[in-house]
Amino acid sequence: MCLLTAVLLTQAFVADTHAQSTPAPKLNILFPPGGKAGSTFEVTATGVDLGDVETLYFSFPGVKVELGDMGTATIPAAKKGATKGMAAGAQSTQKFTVTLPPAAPLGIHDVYLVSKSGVSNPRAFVVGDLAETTEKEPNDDAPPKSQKVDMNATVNGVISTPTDVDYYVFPVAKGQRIVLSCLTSSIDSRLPAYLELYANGKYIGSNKNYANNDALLDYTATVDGEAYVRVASFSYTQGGPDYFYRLSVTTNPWIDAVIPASVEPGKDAKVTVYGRNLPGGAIDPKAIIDGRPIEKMTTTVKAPGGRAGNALSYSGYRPPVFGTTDGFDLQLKGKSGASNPYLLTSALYPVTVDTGTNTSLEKAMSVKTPCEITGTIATRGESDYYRFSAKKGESIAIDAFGDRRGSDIDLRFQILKDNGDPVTEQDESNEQPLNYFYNRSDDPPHYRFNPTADGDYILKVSTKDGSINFGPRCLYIVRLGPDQPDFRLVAMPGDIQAPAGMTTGADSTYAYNVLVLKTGDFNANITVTGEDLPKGITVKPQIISSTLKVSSIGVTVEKSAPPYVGPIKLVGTAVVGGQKVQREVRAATISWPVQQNNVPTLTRLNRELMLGVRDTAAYGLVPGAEKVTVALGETIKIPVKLLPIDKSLKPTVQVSLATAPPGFSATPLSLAPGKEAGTLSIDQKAQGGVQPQAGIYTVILRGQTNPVVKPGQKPQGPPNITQHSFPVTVVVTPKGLGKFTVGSAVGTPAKVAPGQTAEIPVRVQRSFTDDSPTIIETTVPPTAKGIKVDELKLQASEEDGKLKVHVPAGTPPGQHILIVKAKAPFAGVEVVSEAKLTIVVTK
Ligand SMILES: [Ca+2]
Ligand SMILES: [Ca+2]
Ligand SMILES: [Ca+2]
Ligand SMILES: [Ca+2]
Repeated sequence: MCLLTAVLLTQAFVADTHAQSTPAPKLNILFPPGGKAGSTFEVTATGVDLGDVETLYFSFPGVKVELGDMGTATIPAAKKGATKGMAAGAQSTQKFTVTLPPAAPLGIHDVYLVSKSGVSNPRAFVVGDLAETTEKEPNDDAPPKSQKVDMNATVNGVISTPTDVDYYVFPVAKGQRIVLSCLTSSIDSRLPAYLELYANGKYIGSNKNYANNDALLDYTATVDGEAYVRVASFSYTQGGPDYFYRLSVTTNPWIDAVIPASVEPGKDAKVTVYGRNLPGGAIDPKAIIDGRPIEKMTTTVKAPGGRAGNALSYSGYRPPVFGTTDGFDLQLKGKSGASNPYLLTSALYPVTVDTGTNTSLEKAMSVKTPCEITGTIATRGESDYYRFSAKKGESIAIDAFGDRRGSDIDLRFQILKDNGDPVTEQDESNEQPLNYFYNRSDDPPHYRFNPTADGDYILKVSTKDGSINFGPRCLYIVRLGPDQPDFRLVAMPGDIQAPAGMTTGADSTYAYNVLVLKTGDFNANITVTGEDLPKGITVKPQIISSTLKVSSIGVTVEKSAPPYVGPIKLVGTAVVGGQKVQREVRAATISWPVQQNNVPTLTRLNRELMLGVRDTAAYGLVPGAEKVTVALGETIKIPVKLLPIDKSLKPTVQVSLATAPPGFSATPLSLAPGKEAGTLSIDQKAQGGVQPQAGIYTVILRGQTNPVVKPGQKPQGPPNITQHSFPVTVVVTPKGLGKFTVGSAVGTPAKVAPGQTAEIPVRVQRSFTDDSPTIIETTVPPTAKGIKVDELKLQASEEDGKLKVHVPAGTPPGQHILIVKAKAPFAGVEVVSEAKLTIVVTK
């Protein structure tokens, strides 16, 4: 049963007269999905539960928002076979008049709908520097039936049915290089954009999937006149109100690639930029994209240092594969305006750049570890060779980044001996990602190279799709160096099926799902704390066990807390190699649900971790303990009380766990007025081959209201009001220390002559990490009178020691069994392993 170290709490909840029981809004579409800095325009939000809307929250300051009219929109049924973003039927609309400050930062931001009930999921919103316009149907044919737009303008449009096509005609001047950028994935749209460009009545080219579903084309006008572009949904099978786009027709710069692709934090670096309309750029005939040479220029960038060097401050699209990516924007200013934001990443080691001529074993480029190679698969089927020295016994961690830094390549690498004999090939990771944060990558897994002899070795970098995918944008980064175990944390809403906001009432706890993304051979507990929190919001330090990939983390809102909508800061701290490592918790939300099981949702990283505080919780769940300690395999029992804060509600509440650590299986508990107290029982047993493990876990109880159904009566009571308890620490202690052996061989007695001291080897291999030493104590039986054994202390880093057994002169011959106990604390609880030692006193 429970070794209960329960801290019983005084009841903190007092009944209130009103309560938070109406759902927070859900934002499906924000249109237009962007605007020009310094301008005023109308925006329409479409979604559900839009009652009592108050404002829009932008993830940058200085925006003026005025509330406009409400209305309704009808979402048509999706075509058979097409994936659905939204259920068909009526949704609400809410108009706003938005004024962006002139200094609004260019790039992609997050916008949230705020109502009296809380804050919605985010939608992407682009701040641009071009004139903005909105699509006007009909525009389904070539000029003169096309919609006219100006040069250097952005048009916001929708592919409203699968077969909708939108044509735009624009003026061009001889010599102008015109970039057509169509953003879709970048702005939470589901449109697979397909662009076709025509000039002087002739077809010029087409593009799709420039980056994810975004499309990009460029064209240099040979005469003054007109050109037109046709926007469609690739394959014409998908369309609807969620298939919106932002098409920019511009002479602004466009950045395609930057070499080196990473910069050491806090340092300046000279970089070569590849792209179009680059300020001071010149055509590089060798840099070809879509059959056309692009330009090149050099510039100096400064990488942020300190904690910002371990953050992702990139204002472009941030898919889940960027979860462990640290980086920042490069944006260039041209005559007509600014370029796209381009991601530069933080380097861990000194950066070395692919020479371009290292395309065979003989021409391998020499590099010195530790280093961070940034290279390009520049030509069809290219392989890049790097030579490095390594010593026997040295362990070199190799991490290769392609799509985890925004490069659309299927990267792989090989290690060869100097003579070309293969040592290993690494291509894909076997790790199974979560469906709601699908960060599967084509990059090779983290690899530890342990050379068996001193010598030179070859790193060969190539791509599986190099026959079709090559050129300046096919960048990669390979790190060679000592292993640097590290982690990033990503907080998501509790709902893992559909877009959701993060709202709770005063006098309650909000439970985030916090994902642990490990890099290198990271294996440590992480403590999550809050920083600079708003008034009335507290975060009790909470531990995420080293064995977990996901944990609940609770943010508690005091009864006195004022309403709030905005960011909060959570920080994860771990000790790695004796050093304290701190990482700010990132945020992500689902953009679109997927109806079928086992299909990943569309999810992306957000700019801020949001929290909404609205009204008072409808009811409370109060655990009877802040900390529960049990041994591995035992049932965990958490007493819990239901507090009906809103007396008008008569909730029947199903109590379970917000997230269950592997091997934890809770028996659902039902609480209701009249049966307010109960105990949640959590069994520890293997599930799907996953064994429960010792550790320190943070568990949060989750309550959900169910209507009461009685035969012959209407269901009573409110459904689906979710509340969480404050976090409870569950310490699961191991059954023993791990491996503990006494004596050179088990069962072999140690022979000692009277008057001698024997040194018996002892080995302790602990199955857990703790900084405290292991104490080894020996109990001598009364029959072995006079024999003394010294207490032995092994430091946390030591496995081996010698137990000194003193046999005084005159001890009669005989055999004695001594009990040896190794003791060490686990999370403050003493854990003991026992072994027997047989001593034979000789004549
Ligand atoms: Ca249209
Ligand atoms: Ca159209
Ligand atoms: Ca190369
Ligand atoms: Ca691969």
